[in-house]
Amino acid sequence: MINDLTVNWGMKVEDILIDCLTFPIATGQEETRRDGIETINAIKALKSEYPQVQTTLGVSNVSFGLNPAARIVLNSVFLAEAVKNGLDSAIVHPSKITPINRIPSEQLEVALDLIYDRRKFDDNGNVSYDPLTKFLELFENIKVTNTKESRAAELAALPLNERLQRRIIDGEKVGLNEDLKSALDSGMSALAIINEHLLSGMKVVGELFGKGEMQLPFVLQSAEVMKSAVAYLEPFIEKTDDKGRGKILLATVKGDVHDIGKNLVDIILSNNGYETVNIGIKQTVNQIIDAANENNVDVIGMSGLLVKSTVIMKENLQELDSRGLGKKWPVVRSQCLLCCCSCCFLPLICLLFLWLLVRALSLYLSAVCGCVV
Ligand code: B12
Repeated sequence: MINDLTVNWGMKVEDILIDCLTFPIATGQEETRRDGIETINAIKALKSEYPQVQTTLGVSNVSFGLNPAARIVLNSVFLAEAVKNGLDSAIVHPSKITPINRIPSEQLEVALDLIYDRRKFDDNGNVSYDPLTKFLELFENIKVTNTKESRAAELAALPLNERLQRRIIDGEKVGLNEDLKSALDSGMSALAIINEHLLSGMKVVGELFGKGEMQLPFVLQSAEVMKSAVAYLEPFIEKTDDKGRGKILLATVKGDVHDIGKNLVDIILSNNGYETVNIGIKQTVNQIIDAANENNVDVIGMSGLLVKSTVIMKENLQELDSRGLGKKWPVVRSQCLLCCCSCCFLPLICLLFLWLLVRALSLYLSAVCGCVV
């Protein structure tokens, strides 16, 4: 690209500004662990090949998902590392960074461990030191006063139904199977446990995350507890003896990793006489069509929870139509949570925008021409 811009378009190399991109490294997901290293390596490689090229970075994305105090430290340490490796400019809010020498040494060390993914593993390959967990712990006390012990005691004192919900919210797996067994023993059906208690916990998790009151790694923990609970309950989920009701392909669409709901739909359909072909997450339309053809399915089921996934689903449907496959497979899909909200609020947002425009115009006219609109 740099050669193209300089050779074919006559740009000077020093006029080119490249953003090497920053991604959140504190999500707890395996694939994001090395994103900080990759960004730093990209800056280093770019500057070594084209020393005159300019680089920039929107820094704060690196710490997305953490609490505000932790973000300041991680933003600052990451910025310092990027600068050391050749970063020329950065997009940062001055109140969201702090000089390195004001950061306590333990926080600084763990932040560096997190950036450079210096996890430690024991002989069995289990994580013995996770800088992300340590980093979260270091900042936990800044906001959360409850100790872990008192939280466990609080949990144990709750009635069973509430405890199940709380386990999802807190991402607390220890003792989960015992609680699920007690719920089953008390006569509750497996699906009732999922629908009435576990999903209500997931709903709270989503609300807390949406309000910025729960960080991403905790959402991931809740998701893990939810998955374990569903796995435990799966053999107890009501089954019919019906067979051959049809074959359905299930896929989470491109760019979306949410699959708990899809996998639940898989279990419920399989238990009710349908054959399912579950091809996983982040599936492109080509992968979906290929799998539908290979497996000769009757229906395609698309899943996705992100607002942008509805756009992908629409594009997928258009692609199916354009290939003349629209009538071959009926398509069922999951409902995106926020789409309903955005549809309701869209007219309101347009009105607000119009009002702001009129207001700005009237202020401008009164300032420039002295007339009042
Ligand atoms: C758990 C979770 C995660 C987990 C997912 C783990 C996993 N393996 O699935 C993790 C932590 C990885 C995650 C990541 C992210 N998440 Co998230 N996540 C959630 C959360 C809290 C719960 C989702 C869930 O599992 N619900 C329980 C299941 C059982 O319900 P369900 O999925 O809706 O499924 C039901 C129906 O939809 C339906 N269904 C599902 N699939 C299908 C398929 C067919 C064919 C049919 C018929 C029906 C059907 O049946 C199911 C059973 O009732 C939601 C909030 C929420 N309340 O939904 C946010 C939420 C979806 N996430 C959100 C966001 C923003 C993200 C991230 C972008 C965050 C980030 N900055 O990185 C990333 C996305 C990464 C990506 N590329 O996809 C936003 C989405 C908002 C938006 N604007 O799009 C939400 C709404 C949170 C919020 N309030 O802001 N997330």
